[in-house]
Amino acid sequence: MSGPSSDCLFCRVVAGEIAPDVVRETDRTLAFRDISPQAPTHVLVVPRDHHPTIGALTAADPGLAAELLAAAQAVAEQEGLATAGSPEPGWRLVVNSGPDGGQTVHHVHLHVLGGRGLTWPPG
Ligand code: D5M
Repeated sequence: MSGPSSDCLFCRVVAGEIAPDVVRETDRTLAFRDISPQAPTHVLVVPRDHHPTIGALTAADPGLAAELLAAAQAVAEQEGLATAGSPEPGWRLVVNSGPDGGQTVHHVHLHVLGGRGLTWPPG
């Protein structure tokens, strides 16, 4: 499924019905600040098309999955968390998938987190 879904929160963000704090955009992706940041930098990267999970996206449009990953790297560089030649100071990419994964919004999104030392393992 890739058409917009009226009951999908991030489809409404992509459509401009809910105004996001945009940090980067391309014709197929949108990156905006998380409304409930878990680190000094917490940006969500979403495809403009609706795909519910990372698995659904990868199966339906692997090229777009790769674009999403590249967009996350670009956001990390833009936010000063990494440079093209170095991962310093460092950052984390999180994709929650399904109930046990803690996914609450069912439009695939990549969390770009950084700006402090992040602990492991996650909760
Ligand atoms: O993460 C879903 C994330 O989406 C969670 O960190 C809050 C964030 N969120 C929810 N509504 C908004 C809006 N309107 N703008 C920005 N961020 C938002 P999950 O991986 O599904 O648990």
